[in-house]
Parts: sequence; C-alpha cells; structure tokens
Amino acid sequence: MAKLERRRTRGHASCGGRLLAAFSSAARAASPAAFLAAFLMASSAQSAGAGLALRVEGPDRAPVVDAVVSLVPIGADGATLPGPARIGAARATMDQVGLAFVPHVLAVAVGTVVDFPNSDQVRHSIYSFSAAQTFEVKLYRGFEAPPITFDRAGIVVLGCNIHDHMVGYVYVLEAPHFGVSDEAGAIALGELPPGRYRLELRHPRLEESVVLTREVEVPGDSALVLTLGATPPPRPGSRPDVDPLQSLFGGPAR
Ligand SMILES: [Cu+2]
Repeated sequence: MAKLERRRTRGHASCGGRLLAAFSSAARAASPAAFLAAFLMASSAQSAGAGLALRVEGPDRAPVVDAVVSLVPIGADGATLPGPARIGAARATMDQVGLAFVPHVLAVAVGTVVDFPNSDQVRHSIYSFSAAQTFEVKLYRGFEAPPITFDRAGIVVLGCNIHDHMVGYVYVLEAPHFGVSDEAGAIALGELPPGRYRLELRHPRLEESVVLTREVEVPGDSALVLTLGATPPPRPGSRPDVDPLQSLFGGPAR
C-alpha cells in the first residue's frame, strides 16, 4: 500500500487551459486534513505480461464507476514523456439516450473528433461553457449536430438547455493510455510498452477535480486495485426530472 501524491486543479466547471499545465502549477492541497479520506491506496498482484487491468473501488470495496485513469510514460530522467497520438481512436461518440449523455463520461485523446448524435425522440440543445471547448448546438435530432474536434486538453462539462438534469463529461487527455471505469469499477488498458508510468485518476464527482497519482511499473503491475478513500456521490441526473413521454408529447418541457 502506498499513500499517493494528490493535487488539486481548479473546479472542473471552470477548468480551462491545458490539464498538464494546470497540474504542474497546481499547489498541493492546502488542507491535507480535508482530504484525509480521499487518498488512493493500491495493491498489486504480480504476474507476467504487459497488460494492465485496473479496478476502482470505494473504501467499502464497492466498485466505483466513471473514474478516469490515464497513464503517461516516465523517462529515465524521471520526467514524463509526451505521449504519442492514439492511433485509430481519433473519432468518438457522445450519444444522448433516454435524456442522458451516453456515456456519462467520455475520455478522448487531444485532437479527437467527437460526434454528438441524439438518439432520443425529443430534441436536445447541448452546450459547454468549459474553457477547453466552448460550444453550443441548438435544438436538434438525430445526426444534425456537426462533429466537434477536441483539440485542447481539459475537462469539458456538457449540459442541455432543455433538460437541466442532463450532464456529461468529456475528458480530453494528453496521455497515450487511458480508460473510464465501468459499472464493475473495471478498466482494461490492454497491452502497454514496458516501462514506468505515472498513473493519474480523476473523477467528476471528486471535489474540485482532485487528481490522484501513483507510479506503475509495466510489466510487474499487471492488476491493480485503486481504492478511493471516499465514495463519490451517485451520478447526477440518474433520476430525470422530466418524464420522457411527457417531454415527447408536451414539447420540450423542463
Ligand atoms: Cu436535452
């Protein structure tokens, strides 16, 4: 078990600029006691192979969904290396299904083109005020929205002007390896080149985008359990404030 370094960035609602720049300039938590419970512990199971299977869980060992984990290689001098652009993952989709963004949390590499289809029968009007990508697509259905290129690292918070409960997140990352934990808390990062990596974990419902970090060795650390010291609150909007049928037949009601 290792206590991990943790740093804070500004709140994600106003988080702008490049994440890495924000990280490097971010002061350490001013009040460590405030986050005494929010440190990350890890245990590793040794086995051969260069794959890395992660599981994110809370202090009660329950799986934690929506955690964003990224890995950046560490060079011989201890500095992190710029990650190569992801090959074959330059396009991603953030759908809208049942008055919710699907997936709730999307992680992409810088430069990824994201499509925003609307699979609902009702029209959505989506927007982001986040500095990393400010945009608005007014009322639309189906595939009417133009794709958006996310070319700045940062956290982009999505909303809908019609349905206030709708919230989604796009994490735009400069790391070459990353994933988002599923309902089982699992992230499969697949095969990684041997070496040391800086693992960073973020969660949209960890206060002020606390960034939890630790070092990982590949091969060696083939299966890691990342245990949060606090359980993130449940997803917002999991209980829509609008009945889909009411919205469908009554127009775009709130
Ligand atoms: Cu909507």
